[in-house]
Amino acid sequence: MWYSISLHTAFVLRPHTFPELKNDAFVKAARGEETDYVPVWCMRQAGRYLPEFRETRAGQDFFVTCRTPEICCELTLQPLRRFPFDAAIIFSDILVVPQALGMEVTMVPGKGPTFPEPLKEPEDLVKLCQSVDVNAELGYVFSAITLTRHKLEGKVPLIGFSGAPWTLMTYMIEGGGSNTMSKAKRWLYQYPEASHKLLTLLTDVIVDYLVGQVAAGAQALQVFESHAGYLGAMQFNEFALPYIRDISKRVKAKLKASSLPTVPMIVFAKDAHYAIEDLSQSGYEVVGLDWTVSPKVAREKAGNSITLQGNMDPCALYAPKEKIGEIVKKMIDDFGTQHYIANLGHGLYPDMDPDHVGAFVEAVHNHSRHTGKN
Ligand code: 1CP
Repeated sequence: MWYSISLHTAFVLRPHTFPELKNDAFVKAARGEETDYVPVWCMRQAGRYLPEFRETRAGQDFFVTCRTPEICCELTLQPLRRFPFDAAIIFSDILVVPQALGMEVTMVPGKGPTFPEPLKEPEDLVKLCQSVDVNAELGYVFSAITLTRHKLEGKVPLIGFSGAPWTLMTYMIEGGGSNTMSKAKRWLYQYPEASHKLLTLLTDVIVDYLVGQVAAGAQALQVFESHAGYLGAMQFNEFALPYIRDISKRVKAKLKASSLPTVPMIVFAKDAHYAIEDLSQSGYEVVGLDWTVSPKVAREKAGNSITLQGNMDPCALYAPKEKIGEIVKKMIDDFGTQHYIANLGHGLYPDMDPDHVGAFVEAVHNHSRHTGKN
C-alpha cells in the first residue's frame, strides 16, 4: 500500500515523475559540460524588487508564507514570467532550519529575522531538538518544491538550498542580523567544543534537509555560507570548511544510497577569498563568488575543472542599462563562456529596478552567444 507508508519512504521508493527539462544550460554548466551560452540566474530573484512579489506577500507573515506551498510556488515562478532566467530557486528562507531545531524565529517588518530567545551559553544547546525529523518539520518546503517542479513544466531547473552551519549558528546566537557577529564569534573562542557540537547538530539536519529537497524534486542545491567573511582563514578552516565538506560528501552518499539523482551542488561562501582553493576541492561542482574577487584571480585559485558562479556587484544594477551591458561583457570576457554561470555577487535589493535585472539577463545571453565557446 503506497499511501500508508511515510512520505519519506514514498519519495525513496517511488520517485516523482516530473515534466522533462527543456532548458538544461544551467545544469550542464554546473556539471562542467559545454553550453551554447552562459546560463544566468540571480540570488533573491524571488524578492521584494518585484511589485507582484510585494502584492502576493502583502499583509502575510513571512514564515506563514514559507509554510504555504502554493504561495512559495507562485513567488518562485514570478521572476520567470518576466525574465528568461535559466534556473528557478525555491522561495523559502535559510532560517527554517533553526525553526526545525525548535527555535522561535519571527520576521519583523523593517527589522528582519528575530529570535526572541537566542542561544546565550552552551547550556542552551539542550533546548534544541537533538534529532530532527525533516519530513515532519520541513515537509512544507518539500511540498513547495514538488508543486513548483510540476508547475515549472520543465521550463528551467529548480534549485533547492540551505544555509551552511556557521551562518545559521550566527543567527541562532546573535538573535538576528549583526554587523560584527561578535556574540557568535565569542562562542568560537570561548566555547570551541560547544560550537563544534552546535555545528555538528546543524550539519546533521542540513544533510537530511538537502536530501529531502532532492527527493521532492530539486535539481541542484546551493549552500549559503553568507557570513563566511566574518571569519578569518584560521577560523574558517576550523569552524566552516569541515562542515561544508561534510555536507557535500554525506548528501551525495545518501542520494546514491537512496537511488535518488545526483544533483550538482553549489557552495557560496561570501567574502571567503582565502578559501576559494579549498572550496573548489570540497565536493561541490560549483563555487559561487561575491563581487569583491576578480574573475581571473578566482579562476587561478579554483583551477579549470570547477564551474564558477557570480559575481557582478548587485549595485551595478543601479547603473544605466548600457553600462550594465558593458560590465556584463567584461565579466564574461574575464570568466569565459564555459564552466561558468552568471549571477550577482549577492542578492538583489528591494529598491532595484526590474528592468535593469532584465537588462542584466539579456546582456549575459547576448554577449555569451556572440562570444562563442571560449
Ligand atoms: O518579507 C520579505 O519578503 C522579506 C525578505 C526576504 C526574502 C524575499 C527574506 C528575509 N528572505 C527571503 C527569501 C529568501 N531568503 C530566499 C528566496 C529565494 C530567492 O533567492 O529568490 C533565499 C535563497 C533566502 C536565503 C537567505 N535568507 C540568506 C542567504 C542568502 C543571503 O542573502 O546571503 C540569508 C542570510 C537569509 C536571512 C534573511 N532572510 C530575510 C532577511 C532580510 C535575511 C537577512 C537578515 C540579516 O542578516 O540582516
